[in-house]
Amino acid sequence: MPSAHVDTFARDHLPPPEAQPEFLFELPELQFPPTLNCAAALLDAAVAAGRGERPCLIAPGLRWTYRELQQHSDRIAHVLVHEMGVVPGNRVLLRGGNHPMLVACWFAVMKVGAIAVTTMPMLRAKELSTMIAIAQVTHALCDVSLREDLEAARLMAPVLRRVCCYHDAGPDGLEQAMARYDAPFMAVDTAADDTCLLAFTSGTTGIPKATMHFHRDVMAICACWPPHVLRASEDDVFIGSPPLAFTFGLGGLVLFPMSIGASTVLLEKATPPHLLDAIRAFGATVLFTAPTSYRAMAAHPEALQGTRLRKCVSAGEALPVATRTLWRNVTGLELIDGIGATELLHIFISADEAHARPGATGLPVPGYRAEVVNEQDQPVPPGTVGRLRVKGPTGCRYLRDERQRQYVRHGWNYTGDAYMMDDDGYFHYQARTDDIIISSGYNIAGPEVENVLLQHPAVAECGVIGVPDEERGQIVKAFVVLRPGYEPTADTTKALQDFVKQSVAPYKYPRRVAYVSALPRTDTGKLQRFRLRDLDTPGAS
Ligand code: 3UK
Repeated sequence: MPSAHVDTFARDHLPPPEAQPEFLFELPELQFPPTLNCAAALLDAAVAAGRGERPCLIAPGLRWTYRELQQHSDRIAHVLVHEMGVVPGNRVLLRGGNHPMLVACWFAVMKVGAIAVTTMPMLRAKELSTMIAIAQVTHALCDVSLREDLEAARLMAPVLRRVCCYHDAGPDGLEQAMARYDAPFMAVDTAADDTCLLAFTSGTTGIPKATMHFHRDVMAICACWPPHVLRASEDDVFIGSPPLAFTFGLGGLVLFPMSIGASTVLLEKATPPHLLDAIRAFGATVLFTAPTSYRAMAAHPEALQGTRLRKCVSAGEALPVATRTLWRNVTGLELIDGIGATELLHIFISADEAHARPGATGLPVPGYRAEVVNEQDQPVPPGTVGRLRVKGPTGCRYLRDERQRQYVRHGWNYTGDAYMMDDDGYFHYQARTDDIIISSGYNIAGPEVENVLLQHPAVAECGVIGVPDEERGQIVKAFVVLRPGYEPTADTTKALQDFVKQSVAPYKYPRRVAYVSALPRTDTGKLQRFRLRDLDTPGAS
C-alpha cells in the first residue's frame, strides 16, 4: 500500500531494513489492514460506534465527550491544512501540559497524516531547537503560556516555519482559527506503516534520539498489554502523572482509555499531592504513575481512604518491594508493574494484580517475546543475570542514528537492562547494564541495595551508585533523603549500614552514605544516576 506521505522525510530516514528488529504479528488481533489511520481507528470509530456522547477527556473545569474531542480535532485539522500549510508527512511539534487541547492537537496531527513530535513542557529553547533540527520540524502547536522558549528555539532552528498557539484569545490564536471551520475532517488514508509519531528518548547523555512509530504501532500497543494485563472497562476513569510526551503517558492516559471507550482525567500539575486530590475529586479508578510517586502518596493513608481506585500501574523505573508492600497496606491494591521503553512504545513485560510477584516485573506481555542473554548473545539458564532482549509487534527504529545498531542486533531489541529469569519464567530487574557496580570483583545492582534501604524507617528516598575507589575499583555509595525527624549523623549512617548488612550479603552495604534534600530526577520520574556520580566530589562524606 503506497504511503500517504507527500513529505517523505520520515520514510527516507528509517533505519535500513537489516538494522531493524524483527516484528512479530502472531496474535489474531495484530492483523492490520494496509491502510490505517490511528485517529480514525481510535476516535472516529468510537463516535461511529455510538460512543459519541460518552465522556472522554476530563480536566479541572472541563469535560469533553468523544464527539466534542472529534469536533475540536477536526477543526484543528482544518487549520493545520488550510491555514498553516501542513502536508502529510510533515513533523508538527506539540508543546503543552497534559490537557484536552493537547490531545485534540495530537489527533488533528494524526488525521492530517502528519507526524506528531510531542515535547515535555519543562524543555527549554536549547533542547527544543535540538529536537526541531533532528526531526526537521516545520510546524508547531503550543500552549501560549509556553510560547517563549519555543520562539527562542525557532531562532536557532529556522526550519520551524509556523507556530500557532492555543489557550490564546488573540486574533492569531488557534481558537480563533478553529472557529472558522465546522465541517468534519476526513482522516487521511495513511499506510499502516506510515510514521505518525517521533518520540525522543529520555536518554541522559549525548544527543537525543528520535524513535519512529507507525499508525500500526499505536494500534498494536492498544491490542497487547491493555486487554491482556490491565483489563480495564469502559466505565473506568483513568488518571495519572506521566506527560503525554512520554509514551507511558500517551498510552496510559489517552490511547488505552480511548481504545475501550473509557474516560481519562488530564492534569497539568500531577505531583503526588495534586494527584491525590484529583483521584478523589474525579473518582478515578485506574492510576498510572512512577514508583516514587506511589511511595510519596502512600505516606498519606488518610487521603487514600475511600477512593474508587481499583487498578494502579507502575512503570518507568524498577518498583521496590517496599513500595509494593506499602501501597498494598494502605490501599489494599496490588500494583501492576510493567517495563516499557520509548523504543518499544509501551509495556512489554508485566504482571496483573493476580499474577504479581514481589521483586519481579512479570512475564512477557502476549505478543512479545523476551530473553536473557550473555555477552555472546546466547540465552542463559534460569537464575542467571544477563542482558534483556525483546521482540514483538513494536520495536526500535531510530531516525537517522547510528545507535540503531547498538539497540537492535540479530533482530532483537536490547533494552540496556540487566535481568534474571526465574524457573517460572518471571523476569526480575537487576539494574541498567551500565549501572552494575563492580566492587572488589563482586557485581552489585544498585536497585537491590536501594530496595533494602527503603525498608528502613529513616529513609524517604534513596539512590545507590558505584563510585571510584583505588583499592576496590568501585565502592557502593548511597544518597539518602531522610524522613522528617531523622538526623544526618554518623549514628544514622551506622544504623543504615548495619541494616543493609543484616538483610543482604554484607559486601553490598554502602561504604559511603551522603544525605541530600532531594534526588535528581528526569521529567519522566527516573533517577539520574549520572548526576549522583557528579555529586560525588572527592572528600565529601
Ligand atoms: C526502565 C523499568 C524496571 C528500563 C516507559 C512504560 O520508561 C519507559 O520508557 P523510557 O524510554 O525508559 C526505558 C527504561 O526504563 N524501566 C521502565 N519501566 C521499568 N525498569 N522496571 C520497570 N517497570 O531501564 C527501561 O529500559 O523512558 C515505560 C511505558 C512506556 C515507556 N516509554
